[in-house]
Parts: sequence; C-alpha cells; structure tokens
Amino acid sequence: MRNTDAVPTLAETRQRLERTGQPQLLAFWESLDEVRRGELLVSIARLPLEHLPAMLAQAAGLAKPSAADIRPVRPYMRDHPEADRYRGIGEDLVRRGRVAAFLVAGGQGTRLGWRGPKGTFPATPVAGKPLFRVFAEQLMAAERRWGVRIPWFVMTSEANHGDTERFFEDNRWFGRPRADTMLFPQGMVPSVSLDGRVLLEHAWLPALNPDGHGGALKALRSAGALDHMQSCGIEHLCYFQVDNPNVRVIDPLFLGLHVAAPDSSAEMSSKSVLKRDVTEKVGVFVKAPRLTVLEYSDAPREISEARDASGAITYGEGSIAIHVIGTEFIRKLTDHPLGSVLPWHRAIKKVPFVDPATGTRIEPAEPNAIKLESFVFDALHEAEGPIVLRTDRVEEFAPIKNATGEDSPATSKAIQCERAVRWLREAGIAVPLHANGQPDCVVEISPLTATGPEDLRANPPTKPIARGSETLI
Ligand code: UD2
Repeated sequence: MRNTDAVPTLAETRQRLERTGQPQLLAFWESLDEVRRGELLVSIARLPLEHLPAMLAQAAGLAKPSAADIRPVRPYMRDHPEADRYRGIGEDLVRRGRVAAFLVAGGQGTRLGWRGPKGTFPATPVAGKPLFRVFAEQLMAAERRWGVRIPWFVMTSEANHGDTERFFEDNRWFGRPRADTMLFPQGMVPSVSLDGRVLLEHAWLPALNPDGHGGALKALRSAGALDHMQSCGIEHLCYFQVDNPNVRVIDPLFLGLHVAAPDSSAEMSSKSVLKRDVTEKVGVFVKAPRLTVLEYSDAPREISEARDASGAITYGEGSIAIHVIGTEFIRKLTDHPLGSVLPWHRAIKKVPFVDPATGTRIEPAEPNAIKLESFVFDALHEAEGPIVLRTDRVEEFAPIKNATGEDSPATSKAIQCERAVRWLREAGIAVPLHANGQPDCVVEISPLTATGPEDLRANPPTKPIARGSETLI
C-alpha cells in the first residue's frame, strides 16, 4: 500500500483476511479505540498477505547445495598484471561522479549488545571513533583526492532510523554537505507462526521483522534513491556493511575490474578474503554453476571443511560483504510485483505475541515463529558475469560482531592497529617494537591523514612514535 492509497474499510479488510486465511488479525477489533483501529487497518493493508504462502513455500523449499553441485571460484588478485590500468579506469569513474557509497546499517547488533545503532559504536583503537565517522572520513578523503562529491546512501531500519538520523544530525553530518547523505529505512515483513499465521505483536499491531539486507535493493527503489542517483548519472554503488571499519569504501581497482574485466558485465562484483579457518562465520563464494554465496549456516560440513590435495580449504573464498552493484542492475532486479526477485530465506525464532484466543501476551520458551529475510548476495546469482576480487584480510576486514572473543571490538582494534603499523613501515616510518617483533604501541591512522602507505610517504607524521604510546596519526 502506498501513502496515497485509500485505507480499505473494515468490511474490505475482513473479506481479505478471510480470503487469505488470516482472520486472527482482527481478533481484538472490538476492544480497540478509534486510533488503534485506524492503525490496524493501515498495517494490515501493507502486509503482502496474498504472496505470503508463496514466500513461505519458497523459503521452505530453498535447496541446500551438496558438494557434487558446486565448484570453487577463481578470483582476481590485487596484484593482477594489469592492476594499474584497471585502477585508472576506476579512478576515472569516481572522478566523473559515476559512483556512490551504500551502507547497510539496518541490523539490530544483538550479538554486540550495543544499545543504539551499530554505526554509533566507538570502534577505533585510539580515538574511539564511531563507525559512521570512520566511513564519512573515508568518503571525505576520497572526495578530496578525486575532486568530486560522492553521495552516501545509508539504509537503516524502522527500529534504528530515528536514532541514526539524530546521530548524524548531532555530528553535523560529519562535516559533509547534508544533501550528500540520504538515510532511508528498509522494509518489514510479517513474522508468522509455524503454521503460517501472521502473529500479533500487540492487539492493534501485526508482528513484523526487517526484510534482510536483500531488502536494500527494494528500499533503494521505493525510497526514490534509485531514481535520484540515476538522474545524477550514478552508475555503480559501492556496497558495504556497518560492522567493518577497515572497509575501503571507494576502491578504484575493484571498480575498474567491475566495469572492465573481460568476464564482467558490470552488474555486480564482490570481494573475498581467504577463510581464516574452516569454522569462520563467513559465507563462501562458489560456482553452482552460477556464482553464489553459500551462507555459513547453510554449508554442510562436507563443504565447509573440504580441503584440496595441498591442504588448502577448497571453498575458501570468504565473503566480506563488500560489493559493487550497477544501478541499472538494481532497476532490473526490482521490476517485480514483490519488489525484488531475490529469494526468501527463513529463520525459526522466538517471537513474543498476543494469543488471539485469550488475549494473553506469550513469551515463548521455544522458537515459535518464522522470520523471512532476503540476502543481497543472492543478486549475484541473477547477474551476468559477476566477478570476485580477492583482497587482503588485514587491509580490508576487521569486523565487529560479538561483544567478546572472535570478531569483537578487541580483535577489530588489533587488526586496525596491525594495518596502521604495516602502512607506517611500508612508508619507511619507524615503529617501536617489542623483542618478539610485535609493535610496542597502539596506532590509529585517520582516513583524513592517509588511506594507504603512499599517503604516509608523501606526508609523514611530524613526531616519532613513542614506545608504549597510543598514537593517533
Ligand atoms: C554477514 C554475511 C556473511 C559474511 C559476513 C561478513 C549474511 C546473512 N551473512 O554475516 O556471509 O559475509 O557478513 O562480515 O549477510 N542488515 C541490515 N538489515 C537486515 C539485516 C542485516 O541492514 O535486515 C545489515 C547489518 O546492519 C549488517 C549486515 O547487514 O551491516 C550484516 O548483517 P548480519 O550481522 O546479519 O550478518 P553476519 O554478520 O551474520
């Protein structure tokens, strides 16, 4: 339902619910006041009830590949013999304003346990800069380098949109023109019981969950962002996730390969790193026979633990959720009655609900509900000639997902520092070391100072780095 559509009447809604097998959504109608009744009619009108059985059936029937169906992928490497040529092509695209940045930040960050949008999390090892600032500074650095304005699209969710907008506002849009950042929330889909009934979160409100980062494509279109960017001549979106402060948001080599590699059609390209070990929680790129990401939770052990004759992990190209996506390709994918052609995945979760029979609120002890979501990497399957660029883990992947242990703030800070030390040493700048060769300092390099060793060589720090210090460069 669009904002301009008339709200269906109670009688029309009742008929529709009978027809689609969801009459429980009006169970508390008699007890609601006028305002709540109005809200309920609008919420029901927005539910994709006619499509729900097909969405659920598709999610239930998604085939999990077996080892017999898949092959490893052959990625491009950063030291490709023609890397300079591709980099030049990518830089030219950026300079001509053909490129925008696209951050997905709709997740709830439950594993991290941070109250508030994950992008507000203090992520860097010395200054404690929030993730949103790290990305904004990278964009400013790119804008200065190539003398261009780079629009930044940020997908939020209903749960964190207001807080995200306030944070950007409070931080004065991180010093960038307000008009160059566009925030918009992703879509929601109904959470349903195991027998396919939409749950009620409150007597007047169906239970909803975010539609996954695959919803990003649909949201770009429905928020008007796609029209806007195409009217400004933007042809490619640099897509990244909120949890990775080491992402190289604008990467000319990646862009150049995406548009000019002989086997790429510039619809969608992705970056990989070699999996750290067989248990690492990243999806892997495989050919099945089209390029696909096999999500870690869907990969049987015969696939995730397979090794080749040399002992290397057979399916080792881990997805770090960094893609370049063509805007025309997004238009093609979103020309669909349900907003996008991406398949639905399901997760069985505990979802509190109001029991339509008794009116009691139930906090289930066991998973009771199906949450549907779509994944942006499924778009690869639809793309002609998608390519993968393998990159270096320390250079581009320092994820913050869990409060402690693997992929936590502590491990991310260690990787950020490792990269900073590497850049300094590559630029010939002395870094104090312990006897075991580990750095005897914590270093953070602002994206506004340097986005690689070459910037440090051109513009070295004015003071030496002191032993045992915490240094922001
Ligand atoms: C994701 C990938 C995994 C691997 C890893 C790399 C999925 C399902 N898995 O794992 O294969 O590449 O990242 O770091 O993506 N988000 C939204 N809206 C939603 C759901 C998520 O915006 O409805 C955003 C979220 O804010 C975050 C990103 O998508 O930026 C990843 O979400 P996640 O934490 O669910 O994925 P994760 O870390 O399990």
